[in-house]
Amino acid sequence: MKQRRWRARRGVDDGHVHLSSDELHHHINQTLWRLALRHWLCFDIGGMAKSAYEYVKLFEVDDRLPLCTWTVIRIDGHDFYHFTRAHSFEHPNDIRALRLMNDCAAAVMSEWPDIVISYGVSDEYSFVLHPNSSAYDRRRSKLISLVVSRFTAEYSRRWPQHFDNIPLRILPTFDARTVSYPTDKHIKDYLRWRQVDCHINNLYNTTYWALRQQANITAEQAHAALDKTNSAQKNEMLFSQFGINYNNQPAMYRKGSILIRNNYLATQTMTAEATPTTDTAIVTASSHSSSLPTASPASSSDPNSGTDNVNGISDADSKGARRRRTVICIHEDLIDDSFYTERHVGIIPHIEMGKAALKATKSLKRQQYKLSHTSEEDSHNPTLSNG
Ligand SMILES: Nc1nc2c(ncn2[C@@H]2O[C@H](COP(=O)(O)OP(=O)(O)OP(=O)(O)O)[C@@H](O)[C@H]2O)c(=O)[nH]1
Ligand SMILES: [Mg+2]
Repeated sequence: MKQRRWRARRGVDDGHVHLSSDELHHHINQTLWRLALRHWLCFDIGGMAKSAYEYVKLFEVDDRLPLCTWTVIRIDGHDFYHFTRAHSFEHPNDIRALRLMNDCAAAVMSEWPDIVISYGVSDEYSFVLHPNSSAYDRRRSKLISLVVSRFTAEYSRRWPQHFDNIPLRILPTFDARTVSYPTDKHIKDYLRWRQVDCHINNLYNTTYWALRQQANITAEQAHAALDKTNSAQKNEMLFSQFGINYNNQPAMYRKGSILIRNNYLATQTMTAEATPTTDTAIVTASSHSSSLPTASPASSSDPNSGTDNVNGISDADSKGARRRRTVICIHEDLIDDSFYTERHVGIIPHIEMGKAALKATKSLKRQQYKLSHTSEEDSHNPTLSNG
């Protein structure tokens, strides 16, 4: 119908379309506009169409982590004061919550082999990335967002395994940051700092909640009783008033949780008893991001079991893959240097420009060169400047 009207208006004679001069003018104008627009919006380099808007990429900031530095990615529960109360967490430590945090961290670690050690306490976890890591070109925003989103997703997914009858009333969210440290000493001191913090907070909270729950006093009175007390006085208070020997408290509460790969575990600690009453537990996690846990984690069900196998790594897996994926949770003192020099030798090695580091640096340099070369080419490209 449309076709007929068109023909009727313009008239077709011997297969030729006759246009009036106005129509011809209009048609030429339209075609020119179309061509101009196409030229303005798109250009073609080596067969690859590029949008003229692509220049906005130049505003992106290069946020790569400094080379050859230890990098900590620390995540922290957002407003967990309210989250924990909304879900009636036990005071001062809720074992279910700590195990859930450990499981999530193990899942993160098994996904990223470049994370050599992780440390968790309360609602926070620190993931330590090896200085030679070239994961995601060391792009900070990429690493930070992937780790925190994976951890958060795991937290919701694994929640029912640890809190059977308690529905998630508030969605858990975590913030994240990175800090890079240039030397082995810095990264050890970072871990020591977190463990000292764990000790200070846990001793305070244990005494505070003993006063609240066993001496039946108000929050204000408990805070007042603890005001200006040192560690020895809190220990004494716990022992004399409540018969609690702080050193007999579960190591997980006193020392936090350390996740390492089993190849760094000294053989004698492999046979030690499990979390939370003693210093060592074993947690393994599936490395596959989309696979749902098949069984409830043994680490959560039996505090006295020596070996916990959350998702069971298949025997059919290759040795390397199995090692990469097996993550172990221990609760030890990492303040004393013996943690690094005797018990877990090689976990924080001296940074040497060994083969792996050189390879990573070269590959980064190559990528950097490629990137700068491409943007230079773009800015000198006549098609682009015309566009
Ligand atoms: N009852 C209970 N509370 C816990 C436990 N672990 C963490 N929390 C709570 O989580 C809070 C964690 O402290 P912060 O991270 O400093 O505070 P936050 O409320 O999460 O606030 P932001 O991190 O600044 O968003 C603690 O103050 C506790 O209230 C636990 O095992 N039991
Ligand atoms: Mg928090």
